Amino acid sequence: MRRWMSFPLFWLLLLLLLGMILANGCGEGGANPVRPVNGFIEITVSAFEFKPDRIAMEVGQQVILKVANTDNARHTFTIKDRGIGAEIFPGNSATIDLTGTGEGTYTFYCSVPGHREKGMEGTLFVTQRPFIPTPSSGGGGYSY
Ligand SMILES: [Cu+2]
Repeated sequence: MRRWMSFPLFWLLLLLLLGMILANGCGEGGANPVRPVNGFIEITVSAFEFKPDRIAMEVGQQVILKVANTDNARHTFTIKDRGIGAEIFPGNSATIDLTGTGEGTYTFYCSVPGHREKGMEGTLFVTQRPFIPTPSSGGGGYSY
């Protein structure tokens, strides 16, 4: 056996890599967050779901978020930490400027009673550049 193969770190990295591939292959659940395309991120709101529910941007990046409510009920897009609370009626959409959002991980959700509990929750990741490029796999918004 070659010496480098017996090095534990090698196997650890291999496992990590495998894990990432598996997570990517399993659809929406562990998917990479969607990043802006031409400065825009679009989220669709349906019954108790934000799609995508993981989005990401860089500090200092100009990002406009468009949240479209395709459901027949009222929902909101709320990020409490940022003072964002957009009420979105059926068939309407909200445009939210995320430019200037500081580094951090933010939870967004629907503030209509009971909706968050039913799964209307997601995460916004704001990272310093350069972020680590991740391969786009199905439905990703990563296009550089
Ligand atoms: Cu809702």
